[in-house]
Amino acid sequence: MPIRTVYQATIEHTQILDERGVLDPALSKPGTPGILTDEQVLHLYERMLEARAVDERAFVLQRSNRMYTYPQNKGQEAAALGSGFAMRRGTDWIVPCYRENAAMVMHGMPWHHIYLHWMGDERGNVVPPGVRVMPIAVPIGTQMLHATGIAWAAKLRREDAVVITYFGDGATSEGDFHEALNFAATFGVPAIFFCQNNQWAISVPRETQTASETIAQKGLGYGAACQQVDGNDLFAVHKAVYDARERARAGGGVTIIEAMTYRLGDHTTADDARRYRDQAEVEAWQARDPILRTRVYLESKGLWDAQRQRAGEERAKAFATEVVRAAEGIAPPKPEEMFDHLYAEMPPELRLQRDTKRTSSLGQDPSQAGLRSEPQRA
Ligand SMILES: Cc1ncc(C[n+]2csc(CCOP(=O)(O)OP(=O)(O)O)c2C)c(N)n1
Ligand SMILES: [Mg+2]
Repeated sequence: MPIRTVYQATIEHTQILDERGVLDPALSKPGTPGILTDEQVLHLYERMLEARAVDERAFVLQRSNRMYTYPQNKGQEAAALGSGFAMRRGTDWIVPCYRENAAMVMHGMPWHHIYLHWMGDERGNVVPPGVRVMPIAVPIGTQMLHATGIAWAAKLRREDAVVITYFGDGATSEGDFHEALNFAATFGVPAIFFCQNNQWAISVPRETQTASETIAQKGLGYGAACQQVDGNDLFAVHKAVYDARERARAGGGVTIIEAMTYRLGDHTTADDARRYRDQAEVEAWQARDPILRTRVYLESKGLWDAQRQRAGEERAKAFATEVVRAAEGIAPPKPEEMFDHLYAEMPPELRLQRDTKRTSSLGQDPSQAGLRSEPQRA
């Protein structure tokens, strides 16, 4: 037989909670591993309201000059929270990009650190002790290499830890994605590559980004398990990540999950998506808002109603106010703190600068650098 098929594969798309808020009975049978209970959904719904309120408040802060550029997470709450909830806090690692704030917080990163990061305060990147969350990564793709490294270390140390890393559709055009996934799959490390396919990479639509029909199938070439889910479906996201985590723990290696979602806001506060996106497309996705869908589900089960919604939104707004207070209430850093985290053992010239605080605006000791302490006037 001169011609034979040497490889065949399919990519499955899973939806468990549909757009009308109805659960698929076969996929959600009680007792199925990874299927959320009503109590868990209620808990996550409250976290979604908080995440949305904190996100919307960040937008207001930026518009009133109290924050620098901020990338809104709006519309991607089910992807962040469903995935984060499937990981074990303090055991597994969260290696984020910048559109899964709620997953970081769920694993112990304080909300106000995320605000501080976008306020330009380095202390926003400080991870509290014991928290297995990496800081926000803005350089597209770089965090996936870190995730592979962490997962490899966990494997070598025989630790029971699984790493999830987050990235966008656009990031899968970066070399870092391919290198990280290739290494991770080849070495069989316990990692989950979680793509938030929000259909856009700034102003570049997915169709222009890649000729691949799905992002998930990019994992086939590397030997990873590949799956696509409805990213606005809390149940499907949680189940997919739960299964991938169990597979990784059992030595089954890497999974790539493509969560189909949508960036309801602009790329960042420095962007105006109306210049390149159809309003009709945005409206179609607004109807699939993950918060709305989860709410309809809870209401259908008699677990939520308009009155609880009002109270929940009020609580979430008050929560956001507390986050603002925590971020803005922090005392300015002492100038000498800028010397603190660069060297394990500080070189003597830096120690001298720190101890005498003889720094010019260049951050150098004028006498050592041979500079005048005041700029020369013409
Ligand atoms: C290495 C690198 N190249 C370019 C940029 C500029 N940039 C910031 S966000 C972005 C698009 C990312 O799109 P995607 O991966 O889909 O993530 P999304 O913003 O949609 O969540 C680009 C190109 C960057 N931050 N880092
Ligand atoms: Mg994107």
